[in-house]
Amino acid sequence: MSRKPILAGNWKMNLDHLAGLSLVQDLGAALADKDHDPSKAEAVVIPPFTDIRTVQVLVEGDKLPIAWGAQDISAHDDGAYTGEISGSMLAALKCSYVVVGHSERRQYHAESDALVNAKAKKVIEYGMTPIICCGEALEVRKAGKHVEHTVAQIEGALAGIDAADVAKLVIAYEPIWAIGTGETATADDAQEVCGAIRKAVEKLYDAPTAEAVRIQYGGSVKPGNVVEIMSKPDVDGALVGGASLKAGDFADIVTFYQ
Ligand code: G2H
Repeated sequence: MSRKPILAGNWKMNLDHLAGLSLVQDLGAALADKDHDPSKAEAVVIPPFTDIRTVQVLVEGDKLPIAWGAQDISAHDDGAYTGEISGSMLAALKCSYVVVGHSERRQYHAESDALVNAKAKKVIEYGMTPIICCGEALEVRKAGKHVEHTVAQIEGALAGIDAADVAKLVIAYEPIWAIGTGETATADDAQEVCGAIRKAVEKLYDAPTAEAVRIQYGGSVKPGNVVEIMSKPDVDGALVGGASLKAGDFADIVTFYQ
């Protein structure tokens, strides 16, 4: 398998630009201490919009082995959309990745699969890589419908995106009941759904596309559980919330391969 693991820290609505600066400085030092080899795993930080420029300047200036991205994007290009941030603005800040469809956006901002699809297309249009989130609520899992629910979200999110772009993007499976709760899905739970997502991509496109797409697990990932989660064949990385706010913990997660 040639997929490079991607460990992305989603800071959510935490840390102003000064706190973000310290965290990235500390993360750079922690990765250096641990002799992180960027050819073995990709480290990404996903700060609030207001920290992105700070992160960019620091990472570029110090040549840190860290990519950066954004937590959301507007589905519009520009104009009278107060409070929105466009793809061209994020591309100008050299964001590599943009998260779309995080369950917190779906839940608190009523984002539909159609909007997630429109946003994913915008990310691609502006030359960045979407991290498309999906995952089920507890009731759906209890009803045994977690695979079909998650696969349907992905089918909706990928509508009209061609195979060459799908092969390059990232999907993050995040069961909602495991987000920020301390509850982690077992590595087998993660594999079950990540494997089903890959099969769905194969059915929608073809085997090479399914083999190329990277699928992360997210939900209370920490240094203590990342190795087991990453041991599963269809799990290619992690989208990390709480544990990405501590430089040492996130450096341990990024260097899970050691
Ligand atoms: C899931 C995850 C990061 P946490 O939302 O996207 O957060 O690791 O805090 O569960």
